[in-house]
Amino acid sequence: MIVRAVMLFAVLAILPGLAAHADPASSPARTGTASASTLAPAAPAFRACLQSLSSPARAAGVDGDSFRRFTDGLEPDPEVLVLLDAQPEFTTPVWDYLAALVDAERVADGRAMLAEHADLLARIEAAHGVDAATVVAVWGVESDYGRITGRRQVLRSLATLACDGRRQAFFRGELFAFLRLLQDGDLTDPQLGGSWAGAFGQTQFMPSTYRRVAVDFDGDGRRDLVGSIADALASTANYLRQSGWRPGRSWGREVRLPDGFNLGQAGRRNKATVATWSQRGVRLPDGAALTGAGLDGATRAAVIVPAGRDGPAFLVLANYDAVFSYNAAESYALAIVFLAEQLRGGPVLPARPWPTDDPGLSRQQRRQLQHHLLALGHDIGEVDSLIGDRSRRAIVAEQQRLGIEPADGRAGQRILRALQPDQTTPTRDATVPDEGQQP
Ligand SMILES: [Ca+2]
Repeated sequence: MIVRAVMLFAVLAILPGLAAHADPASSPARTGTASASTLAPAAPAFRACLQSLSSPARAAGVDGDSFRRFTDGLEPDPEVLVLLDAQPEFTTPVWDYLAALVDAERVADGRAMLAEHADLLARIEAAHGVDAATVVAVWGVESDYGRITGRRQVLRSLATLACDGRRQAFFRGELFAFLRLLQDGDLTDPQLGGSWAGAFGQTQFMPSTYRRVAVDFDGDGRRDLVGSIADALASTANYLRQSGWRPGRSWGREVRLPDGFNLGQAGRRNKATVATWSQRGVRLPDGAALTGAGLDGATRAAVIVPAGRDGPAFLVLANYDAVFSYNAAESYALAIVFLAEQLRGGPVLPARPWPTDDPGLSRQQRRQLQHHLLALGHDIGEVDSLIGDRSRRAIVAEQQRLGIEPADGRAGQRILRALQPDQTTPTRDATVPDEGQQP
């Protein structure tokens, strides 16, 4: 989370989910690993760089003893430099991103978490004003409810990125923030794992965000977003509240745009009142007036069309912006609010299908696809629902064999159906994003 543009390409290039979820072994960026050694800071240069950081670290509140203790013997990790400069080979359509992040498994797991942590979540809502479903949805998307938090050593990644690459000033700040968390006892494990860019823990905060907004909610005196679910979830709520979350309000609604709607008026920053949007002909999907759905005419809102005129449209309010600030990507914010909607028993969104004849796959369907590819003799590694280079190459081979055009390696419903052993039984309606999601 709070990964900003530096990780945005990874968010969009790697599924499922965020960079922290992605095993670099399956990342498109992995193809650049062979050249990693040429990009690595030479060890003496790295050590000299670290030494030179000791003084600015002190200015940031990291004392000399702590700095030496935590950075002594640290080696650079050249792979993170490759990841920093990696360009996506695939742009992931919003419907693929959502199919994997808001799938039946994540909804079922989220409902279990809502039940298991009901008391805690009620106390968090009372303290920070953010509802349980939204907090749990962020948790589910960020780390699959704490299951996937990243395995790359954060300290090593941040030290490398602070000494080499194109965003050293930014990563120095994050390195110093991480050292402060260790020095102050919020964190206890210098070997802690996280994403390649330094986001870690249950909710994938970057260190500076952690220092700024983390709260100790279980009262043990430490802000522990790695080991304490209470601290992590309360900190997420605190972050959203500080980002403009309005208690008791909605994120927005799916809407229907009038014929000839001026798309120049769309976009998250183009705010107008709900009453103005009504005058412009924006309606609820069933044609009813916006103000009939509990929306106040004076509320400021924007209209977004993530897949253009032929796809679904949404009226989004301040709480959508708060979620967006967590990780500045439209597809990310939609994943959170759609998942939250289902967690509170609402409908599968969007009602209007995405404009594609080849919808995306849930994680379960990705695993099915990988099983089929393995059965066909393709060496794609483990079945893990992450579609990496080897899976894509195998899909291209199968697309060519089956005459599917374009043979682009896309992991969608079309190739999955084509590889189903029993072609006489349609697996499902292709326009429905995932099985089992109906409330
Ligand atoms: Ca605590």
